[in-house]
Amino acid sequence: MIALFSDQHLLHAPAFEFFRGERVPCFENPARATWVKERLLQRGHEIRAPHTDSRPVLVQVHSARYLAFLENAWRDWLALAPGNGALQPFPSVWPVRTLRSDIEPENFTARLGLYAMDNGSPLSAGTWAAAKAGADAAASAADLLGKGQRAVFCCSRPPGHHAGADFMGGYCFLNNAAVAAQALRNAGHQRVAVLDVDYHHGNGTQSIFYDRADVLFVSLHGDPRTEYPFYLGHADETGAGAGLGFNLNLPLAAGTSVDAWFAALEQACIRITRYSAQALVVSLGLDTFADDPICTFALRADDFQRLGQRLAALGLPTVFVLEGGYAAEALGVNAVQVLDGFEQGN
Ligand code: OKP
Ligand code: ZN
Repeated sequence: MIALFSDQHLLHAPAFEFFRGERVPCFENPARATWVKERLLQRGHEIRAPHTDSRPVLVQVHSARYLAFLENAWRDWLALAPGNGALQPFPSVWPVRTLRSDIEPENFTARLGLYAMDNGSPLSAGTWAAAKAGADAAASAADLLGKGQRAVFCCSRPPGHHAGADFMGGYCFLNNAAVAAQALRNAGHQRVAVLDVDYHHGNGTQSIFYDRADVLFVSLHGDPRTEYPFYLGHADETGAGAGLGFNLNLPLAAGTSVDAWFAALEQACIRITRYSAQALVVSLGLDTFADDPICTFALRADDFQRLGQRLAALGLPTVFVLEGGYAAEALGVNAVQVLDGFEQGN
């Protein structure tokens, strides 16, 4: 399978995040993509650089003011005070209920809070460059499907599925899966399905397509009653307006068994088939792995191969987009197991 990879991901390398009240090294780190790239090469997959500028698609799925903020955020942070280059900006105030989000403040931290759903998405000098390269990979993958590829894998980081139209969150800045889906729509696929198998609900992707029937969003994930992102991902979220009936959430209790996970996957696949999707985007999080340090599902390498086989049976042109997965060394093996399973299932 062609895998799209850019060294630009290395430029997003914040030093720490907050976890249980402490500063800890970032779970979402450059080593993740390095391990995946290494395993792709070992298994004979072809690595290519992204070749499509995603900007025309980015403005379709993100707001102009959010994109402008993100692109200039590090420059604005540096301009605030000498020495900021060695520090990480974090939001500390958010426009929750009753507060206004229509007026963009001038204060940097206030703008950061406006455009962030949590304090868990640290910025670094190259965050925009890395995220943009990931979005370019997503747009490039859609282009390659148009040129006849059955499937393409975007080996990119940071992930994207928590990023909404106008906010970052959960280590995510630009929504790569949404870019891929929108690019496939632009290329003429009438109905595109996004299947999100990351441990965490893809709140950003859901919200971007919530009122649309032309992109079906289906997700299996840890129940938001106990798992991040907490405030979205419940079973009663079925879409709105023209999109009513085109959103399917399959929340699973923390600690759910592998059998129950595959039963939910089957429901997801049945829905995608009934939709008569013409193309598929898979938000491929591997944090459902039994040894993931921040998640509670129990999948193992063989299960990831079985996932790939089941996805292949959908018979659709498919873009895989890397999302989470924090057992960095195993991430390469597990991600490539899905791709190899997919190719065997063809
Ligand atoms: C991203 B992806 C806050 C820690 C919360 C959020 C998890 C984000 C997962 N300091 N971490 O869906 O794998
Ligand atoms: Zn995740």
